[in-house]
Amino acid sequence: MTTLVIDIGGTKLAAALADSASNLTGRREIPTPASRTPQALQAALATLVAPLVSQAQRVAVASTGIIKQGVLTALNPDNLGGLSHFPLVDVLSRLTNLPCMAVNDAQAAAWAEYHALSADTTDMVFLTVSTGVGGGMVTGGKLLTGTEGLAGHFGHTLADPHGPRCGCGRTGCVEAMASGRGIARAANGDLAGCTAKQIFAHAAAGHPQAEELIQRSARVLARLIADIKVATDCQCVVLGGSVGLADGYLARVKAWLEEEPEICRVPLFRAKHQHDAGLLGAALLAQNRML
Ligand code: ADP
Ligand code: BMX
Ligand code: ZN
Repeated sequence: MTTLVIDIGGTKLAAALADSASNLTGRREIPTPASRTPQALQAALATLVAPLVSQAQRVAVASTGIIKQGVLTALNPDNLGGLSHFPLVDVLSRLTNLPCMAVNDAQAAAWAEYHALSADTTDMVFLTVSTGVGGGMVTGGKLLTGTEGLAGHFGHTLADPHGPRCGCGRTGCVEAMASGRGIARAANGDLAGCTAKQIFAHAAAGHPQAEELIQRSARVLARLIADIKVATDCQCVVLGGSVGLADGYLARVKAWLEEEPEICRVPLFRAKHQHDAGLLGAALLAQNRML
């Protein structure tokens, strides 16, 4: 059985074919459409899957946003505006003529990274620092999705009551400060208008403001991880997403975590599947749920 796996993020869309052993082939990526309308997303998905669909027997999607009964709703519309109640599973079933399932991107990635850990790990949390900050939680060997699909949305917990307003409607969310978007939004002077990727390049070249912006993100993330440890008593936290995987980011987060009391610290790992964690998680969940 070959699964067409798709990862929908706030910056990029990825797709690949997964065989029954979850090996990925034919991986391709296109930017998330700038207009972020349902029509634009549907057209982009059609372009993305066109070269792969004839080889697949089913479709599994990992997508940013809250996924409930196959429908995508943006928790932070700034990341994927105009997409309240986008019928993701219906749209893809019609596009491909194949059975389809969908899950939140970070929840899917958590499931893939959980399977990459040693067999004695039963409780872990995955965090993606990307366009937003997403999360997924495995407790007692089970992936938590919650009653409304909201479980693990740690990016919308409080980092600073005096912090910036978040697109979700709260003030001072972790996501508003630590995400790729949050890093870019806080830049000023000669860094105004830079993407997070460009800010990382400036920091590597010794730019003090760029370094400060990344440290601010890493510090917020470390505090979130300490909160997660006290709330869940997980055995480890795994970090992914393009910011989370960027050179030197994990080391900075680890250094800030050392500032927390020992009871709040937890082993922190880089995502083993790197940028493929969402795709692989979708493939694994399809095997579990659609057999
Ligand atoms: P998505 O959110 O669509 O899953 P990514 O995980 O690639 O996509 O996250 C996008 C964010 O990561 C953007 O803010 C982008 O500027 C930033 N980014 C992309 N590549 C890098 C990199 N090499 N180093 C640091 N930041 C990066
Ligand atoms: C946001 C939220 C989460 C998602 C996370 C990471 C939306 C559209 N998304 O907190 O559901 O898991 O971003 O998403 O509200 P990414 O686009 O950065 O991968
Ligand atoms: Zn928020």
